[in-house]
Amino acid sequence: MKRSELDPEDIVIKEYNSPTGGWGSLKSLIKKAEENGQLASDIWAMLGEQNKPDGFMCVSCSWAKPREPSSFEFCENGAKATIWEHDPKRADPDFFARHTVTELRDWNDHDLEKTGRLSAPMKYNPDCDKYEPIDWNVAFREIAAELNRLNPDDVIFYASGRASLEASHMYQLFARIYGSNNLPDSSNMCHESTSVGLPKSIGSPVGTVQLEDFAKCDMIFFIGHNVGVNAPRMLHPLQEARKRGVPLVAFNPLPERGLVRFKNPQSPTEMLSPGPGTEMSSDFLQLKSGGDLSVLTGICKHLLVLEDDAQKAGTPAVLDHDFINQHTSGFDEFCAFLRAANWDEIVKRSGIERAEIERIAALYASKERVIANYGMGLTQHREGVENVQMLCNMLLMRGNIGKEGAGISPVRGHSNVQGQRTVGISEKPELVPLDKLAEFYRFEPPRHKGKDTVEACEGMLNGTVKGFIGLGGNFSRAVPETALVEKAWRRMDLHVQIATKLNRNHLLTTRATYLLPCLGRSERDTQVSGDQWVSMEDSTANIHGSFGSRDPASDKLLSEPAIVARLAMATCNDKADVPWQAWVDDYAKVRDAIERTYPDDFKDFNQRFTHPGGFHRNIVACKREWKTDNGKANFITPRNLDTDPDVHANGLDVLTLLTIRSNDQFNTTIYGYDDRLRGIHGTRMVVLLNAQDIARLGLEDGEMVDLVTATTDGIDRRVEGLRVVPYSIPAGNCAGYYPELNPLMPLFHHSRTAHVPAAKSIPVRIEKTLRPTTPVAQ
Ligand SMILES: Nc1nc2c(c(=O)[nH]1)N[C@H]1C(S)=C(S)[C@@H](COP(=O)(O)OP(=O)(O)OC[C@H]3O[C@@H](n4cnc5c(=O)[nH]c(N)nc54)[C@H](O)[C@@H]3O)O[C@H]1N2
Ligand SMILES: Nc1nc2c(c(=O)[nH]1)N[C@H]1C(S)=C(S)[C@@H](COP(=O)(O)OP(=O)(O)OC[C@H]3O[C@@H](n4cnc5c(=O)[nH]c(N)nc54)[C@H](O)[C@@H]3O)O[C@H]1N2
Ligand SMILES: [Mo]
Repeated sequence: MKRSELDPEDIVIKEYNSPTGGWGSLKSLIKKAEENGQLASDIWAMLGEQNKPDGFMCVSCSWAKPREPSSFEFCENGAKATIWEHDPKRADPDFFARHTVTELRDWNDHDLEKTGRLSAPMKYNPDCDKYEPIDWNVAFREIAAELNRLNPDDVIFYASGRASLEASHMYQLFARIYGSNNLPDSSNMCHESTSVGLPKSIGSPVGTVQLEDFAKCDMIFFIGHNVGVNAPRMLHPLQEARKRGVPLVAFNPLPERGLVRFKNPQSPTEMLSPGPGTEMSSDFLQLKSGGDLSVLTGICKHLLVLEDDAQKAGTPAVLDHDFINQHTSGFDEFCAFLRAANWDEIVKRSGIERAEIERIAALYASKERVIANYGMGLTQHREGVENVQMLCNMLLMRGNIGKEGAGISPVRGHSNVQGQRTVGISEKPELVPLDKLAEFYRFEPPRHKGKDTVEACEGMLNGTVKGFIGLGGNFSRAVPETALVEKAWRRMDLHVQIATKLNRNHLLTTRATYLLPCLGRSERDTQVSGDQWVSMEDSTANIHGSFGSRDPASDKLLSEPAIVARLAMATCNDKADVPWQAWVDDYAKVRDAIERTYPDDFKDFNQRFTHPGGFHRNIVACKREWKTDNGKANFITPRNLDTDPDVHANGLDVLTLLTIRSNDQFNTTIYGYDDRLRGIHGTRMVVLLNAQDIARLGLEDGEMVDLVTATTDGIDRRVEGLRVVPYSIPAGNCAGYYPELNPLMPLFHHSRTAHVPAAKSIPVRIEKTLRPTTPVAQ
């Protein structure tokens, strides 16, 4: 089998004008299940268990699960993720016997995962260039021997945010007993700007909004998040708010469908009525990528003007003076910054007219309970942390943090990415209760800072990183600098992946390479004490139980906690006093250990986690207690309005590329080639461009071009064979799909303080494709 080639006849690009949700999503779902050879009746039975108090938590996004779920509490994309996990096909030892790894490296992301579930532990044999089956015990023994030959500081323990709280807590403990704080997480490419920004602003690394707040708010900001695709169940509370007449102000360079119109597929009356669905945004600011800091500054600046006017007129104040005086610090400096900010610059950087920004400021000033949601459009910039802090500043000016119906709401990515950080997966030792771990388990944890994702890549490139263990994910495909990272990877000594499905990262073999297949979350996990529950934390800091009941994909699979425990026992059982086997026998004991380590957040963990709606962690910022250095909420003044210094330094023909997700993918998992909501069918190799730029650059609709990164460091970063698609996007910006465009992201192009790769602002040039290209299904 060769890398699949797409039939150019199948490529259809046409505008999509229907709402998100609606019949389109159900049709697409059923088609996916049938393509997979799955029985519709079985699929519906399985989906009926999704996000239910006694069922399993969705493996797709991290949006909150309601206390009273509807009979089908899932969305199109959550259902796709479940169906994908339940693939009837197997990437089994027979499959690996038929294909060399070199051959598989030529396959694309979609075709690799489509081979089905990994069903047996495998080890790479360089003599025949194939993965071959290996006994679990032998695999653990060999990996342990390799680890014990390496220096712990040279090994990376990556986690992609899906594994449960139980597996994650065990994983970080294993890494630390072995001697490493190198615990990067997918969060390092995602909401780390939040985790670094919010603690300084409000003393909490996570948001303050809960599901109930949506029913009480009177205004919503929605910034840089494609809700209809990436957290579709969130459309339900948003729609309810819109139906109450609550204004929703969206900032986005693209007119994403979920921000325009929505029909709830779970409401028969809405589905049967011919109408266009709910208008989701009352106000849509189609700003330039990176323009958020400017628009937010403009809004805050105008609030000061409205405050001055109110004082002169003797009308009620616009700023919440009591809150600012009692609870905050840094306001005077921030005011000085706002007063000095220049409107011409604000308008130029954002592409939004001053009158429009002032109108939104006046609207905001008229509302009492305001929620601000945001996603990758805010965090994946060089100044992603400053973006997050500026949004906080805006909320603090009117006391919109720590009151009902208001607050800051980062919409996280993976279903347990927030929870992994909560239970100790962090490269930053100061965020982990190391003294307790030392006392409970009698070992001396490493105290120096570990490597985050960017630093792990740097270590691979400079040859200091020698081993990599992945608890899920597709690291090499998700990070920047694809070409160099892939090349450097092969020089390492050890590569271990704990995974459900085959991906490109698994094909980067090292001196010793192992694939360890694990149970998926919807599968029954039977241990000595019986069938096990696991748990996870959603975006609103609620902890939920999850119980898988489907038959495992193979009887050779082990659970993630079992794999981690057996790796730990084989590698460093003598270095600490951890009851690994007892934990695997009964996960309730791991939950007791988590509660003991984090008593404030996990009080009565085992008693409460299966309650409908879960239980809320103790986030004291919700009660206006600020765990900051000065005990106050802080206004943090940005240095200037420039969110991406790398972009502006590069001259006229440089466009800012934003890399985005389609409606048919979960991160690097590509379900198919139809981005229905953007009207792009049959290909992912596109570059969305403004019509003015197409004309200015002498291009044509449908022409094939290359994108080249506009840097001066001498590295040729290029992606060939992209189809020009005219699209509604600000002039000077262009967009295309992640992960295909990751080879364009320089490793140095990341947030200064959080190290999140700046995936929404990559400086690129367009070059005409010289040789004819067959469109490949990359
Ligand atoms: N179905 C599905 N669900 C998912 C995922 C998936 O791949 N598929 N991924 C999961 C993960 S890990 C994550 S992190 C989340 C990601 O969910 P999102 O946060 O929605 O991330 P993106 O899809 O990258 O889209 C970001 C949005 O920001 C906009 N944007 C780009 N640049 C800017 C800017 O400068 N300013 C503003 N205001 N907007 C901008 C883009 O147009 C896009 O609409 O979703 C999670 N859920
Ligand atoms: N250019 C660009 N790059 C980006 C982004 C972007 O917007 N633009 N977004 C970034 C973001 S927000 C994120 S979160 C990262 C995502 O980076 P990762 O989290 O590393 O990548 P995923 O694609 O989510 O990982 C998919 C793989 O996880 C494995 N898997 C699936 N389910 C399970 C499970 O239950 N257990 C185990 N052990 N393995 C499982 C499967 O083998 C599958 O192939 O990418 C980042 N990279
Ligand atoms: Mo993410």
